[in-house]
Amino acid sequence: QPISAPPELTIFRSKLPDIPLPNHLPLHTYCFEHLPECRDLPCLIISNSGKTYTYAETHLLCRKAACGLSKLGIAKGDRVMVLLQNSAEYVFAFMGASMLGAVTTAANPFLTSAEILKQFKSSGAKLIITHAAYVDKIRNFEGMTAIVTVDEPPEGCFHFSHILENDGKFEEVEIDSEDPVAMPYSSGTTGLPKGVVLTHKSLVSSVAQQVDGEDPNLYVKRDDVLLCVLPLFHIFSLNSVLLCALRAGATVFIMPKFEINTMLAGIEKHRVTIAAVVPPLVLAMAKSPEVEKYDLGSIRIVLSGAAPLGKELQEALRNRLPQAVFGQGYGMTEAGPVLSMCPAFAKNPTPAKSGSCGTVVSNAELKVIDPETGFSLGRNQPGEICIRGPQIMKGYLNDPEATATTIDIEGWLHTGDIGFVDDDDEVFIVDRVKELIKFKGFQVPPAELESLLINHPSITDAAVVPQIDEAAGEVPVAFVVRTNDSDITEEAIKEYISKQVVFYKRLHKVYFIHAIPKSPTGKILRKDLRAKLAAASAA
Ligand code: 4UU
Repeated sequence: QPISAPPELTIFRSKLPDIPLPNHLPLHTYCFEHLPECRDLPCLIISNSGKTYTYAETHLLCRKAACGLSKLGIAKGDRVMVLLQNSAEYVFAFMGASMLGAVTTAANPFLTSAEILKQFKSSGAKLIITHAAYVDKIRNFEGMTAIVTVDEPPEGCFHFSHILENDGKFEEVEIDSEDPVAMPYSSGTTGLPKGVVLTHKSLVSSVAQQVDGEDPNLYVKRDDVLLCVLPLFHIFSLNSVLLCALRAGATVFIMPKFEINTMLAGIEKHRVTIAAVVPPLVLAMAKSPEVEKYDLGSIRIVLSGAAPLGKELQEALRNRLPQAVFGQGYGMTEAGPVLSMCPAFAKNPTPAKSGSCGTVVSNAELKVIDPETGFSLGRNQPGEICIRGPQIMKGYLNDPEATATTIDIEGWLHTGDIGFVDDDDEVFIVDRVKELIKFKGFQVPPAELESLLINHPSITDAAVVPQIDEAAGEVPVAFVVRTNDSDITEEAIKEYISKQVVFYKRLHKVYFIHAIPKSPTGKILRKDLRAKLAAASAA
């Protein structure tokens, strides 16, 4: 039989025209480009204190943070680790570091000491900015030059206000658009968390693809107020909330943590217009009786992302917020992060179907490939989603191998997500082929839990896979092979893991099994295990 030629390459593009991307600018310059017109507009509103910072104040405090960080020895190329809840200091630290040409590597402050240490070491950070309550977890890290706390500093630490005590003058550095500015950690399609190198160019491009141009895909106006309750250490909130709002001259309403009443009261009081959410938050808002007590009529856009949003759930909340436009963004840390965005959020909106993740962003190309052959697929055919454009990461830090398996030589970033593009150019995600588990949108890398499990003397082999869960979307569960003489219990294994990991990585179930199914090359057959789970829950 003759070998057939590969099918034609189908590339999907935005319906919106390409726009000029000012991605030669450093991120902070780009975000504050309209400062002269926005000086007196509110930039940040802090939920717990009620304090408001204008654009002029915010910009000055970012410069002061830059100056203070440089006095603590931070210079171009250095990594600053930020372990903070959402706060004004987060913004000052991130932007201040950017101004110095330094790189912020942020993480969830709830991580265990061992988890933080891994990222601290891998990223080569030397200074950590955090809350006093977490200092005990990081105090003894080797190579630490300073710890800064945003509240009363424990002995030997600096107060954040101390680093702001200066005139905001520092030696300007030359920043190349290819220089890194943010380094979030992600496990990508396989393995352990890795440093995702996002350059000034990546982030400027990604923000511009959302809010710039004649007809921005995510139309943010100066009088908009964006809800910033999703953690800024995750790329969704950092990019699509904070950076987009700054660029647009809008106001960011910063909440340190999610608590339904405080959030609803804040939305009412500060007239929030754009709410960035994740599906579990949609669930909370759709179900909570509290919602009836507040006037949420100011909300005009609800942007959900980071995990699949069910149609029923979307409809349930839509009934409560009839004036708002609902839609999703689809992102991946490595992709800069936004691949597609709901076209109903545009200045000249076009409708989007319930369940769709919107259309591919401008100035980028998206294709869907057959995961087996790598050949491009046409419309309505599910396959692996790939994206190409100036917004994607430069690569993984110090890991050329992982970079090469994620970004191919033609520049396509392989997402590990299975989806299709329909007749109206809308992207639908239907499955995930990568290992990643998402608990409420938080990444749970199976490889991390598997290596902990295998380290246990009573365990010979283990595999961790997602189990569907109504509240969290997915929860991690383990298949474990015990050593011959061991009768270790499910409870003991769960406890062994909980002690070592942040809450969302805890195992919800342990199944004992005789052998982990593996391919001839030794790869865990996760699909088989997921099928086993599905069969068990159907029975
Ligand atoms: C189904 O989750 C993110 C980023 C999300 C984001 C960012 C900016 C959403 C909207 C936005 O404006 O990044 P990670 O790296 O934590 O997780 C990436 C993975 C994806 O590969 C996919 O599997 O999270 C899943 N995911 C989604 N799945 C992200 N968004 C969606 C979605 N529907 N809308």
